[in-house]
Amino acid sequence: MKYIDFVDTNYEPTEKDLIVLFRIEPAKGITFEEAAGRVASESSNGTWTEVAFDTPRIRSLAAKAYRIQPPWVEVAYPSELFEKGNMSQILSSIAGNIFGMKAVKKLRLEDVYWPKSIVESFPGPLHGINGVREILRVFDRPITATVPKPKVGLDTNEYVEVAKDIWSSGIDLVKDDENLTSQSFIKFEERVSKMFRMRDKMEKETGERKGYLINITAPFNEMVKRAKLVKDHGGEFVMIDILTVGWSALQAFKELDLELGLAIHAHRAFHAAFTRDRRHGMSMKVVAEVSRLIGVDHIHVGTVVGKLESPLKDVTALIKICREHDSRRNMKLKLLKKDWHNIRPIFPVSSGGIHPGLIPKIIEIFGRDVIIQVGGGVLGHPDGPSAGGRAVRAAIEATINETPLDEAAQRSKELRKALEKWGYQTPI
Ligand code: CAP
Ligand code: MG
Repeated sequence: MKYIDFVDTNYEPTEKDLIVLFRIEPAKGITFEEAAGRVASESSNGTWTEVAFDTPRIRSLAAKAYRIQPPWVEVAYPSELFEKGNMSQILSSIAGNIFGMKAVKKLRLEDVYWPKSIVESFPGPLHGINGVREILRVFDRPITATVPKPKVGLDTNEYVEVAKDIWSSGIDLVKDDENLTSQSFIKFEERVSKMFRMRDKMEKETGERKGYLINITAPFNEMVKRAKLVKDHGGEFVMIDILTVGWSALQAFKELDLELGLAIHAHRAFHAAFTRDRRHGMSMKVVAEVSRLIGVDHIHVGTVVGKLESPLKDVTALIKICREHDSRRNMKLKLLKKDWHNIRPIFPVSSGGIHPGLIPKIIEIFGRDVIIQVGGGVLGHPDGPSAGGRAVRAAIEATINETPLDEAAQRSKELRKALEKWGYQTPI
């Protein structure tokens, strides 16, 4: 088959096809249609030259570039091309060799429509938004989380003391940082037992449920050992850096988690290596969709107003992917149709440079079904972490009651001092 055999603008995709929206910048001397054909070919079952085998079944598995509106092209893939339930294979197909083809100067995988046969081959989250709210017994406001800072350096006892201050201040979840695992001064085995002992103590003292998003990122067999330790100590959550552990490890962990029942907090460290350039790589939309299919319960999606780049359009699309059961095609957001069938909605996590002064903006963008992570914005409070946590809760309460923060600050010293220090600034 020739490249041009993978272009068919008369083709009408069926509900059963997997569809990919690509953005293509052809290389010099290559027409857009040729580039589209090469992308469809190389990501399905073609190659650079015709080969002997050319049977009806081989032709039936060929992808078709059917909607060509430069720089955008939509490619339909017969679902038989993919091994159901095998995300690594699916991404090796639609997000594999094509990024390195000489025929394209730039190539971005923008979004995917996942057909029912593929959606139903993945487990989705064990808990999802409603399940996590049941664990924490928090139903009417955003969930709060804080990462003890500095992100790495506290020893176990210091870490437990900071966690005590954070939990005592009304923050629901303490979260390990993405690069905190089991360093020599804070070994996992010691941290897991001391942290859950403190967590249980703080639940009794505050009368509130408290969670700990402990980072089990490690070689897979070590992840399994650590997850079982979390379960043994009464933990309900684990945190996994899903991109540095890889899709296969995440899928394998999900199988193990069927018996452990732990909710998974997905940190996306490494994503900006390939999601940030809007002309090349793979969008965070696809990372979020893959994560929801495989079955994380929370995933970081950005803040719009925080320290890391996250434009409003991207965050809006990611919120839809996490929470909406059936978001229709939306070309303003470059979002193809989604039909999640039985895959539960998951919590978007807003994190990165957030402080109390930004809470109203975050809730305006996300609504209440969001986990708001405030690290430096709590630990950097002039009166310490406890005051920082209380300032965050005061800002959330004021926002939900539609009270301006300046007015609420008259009744909350902690909020007032947070506003004096950071105001409403967007950190760079
Ligand atoms: C935030 C954070 C998170 C980022 C990740 C950090 O801390 O712990 O890892 O939010 O980015 O290490 O920067 P602060 P994203 O609250 O102190 O900023 O959420 O965009 O994936
Ligand atoms: Mg972090």
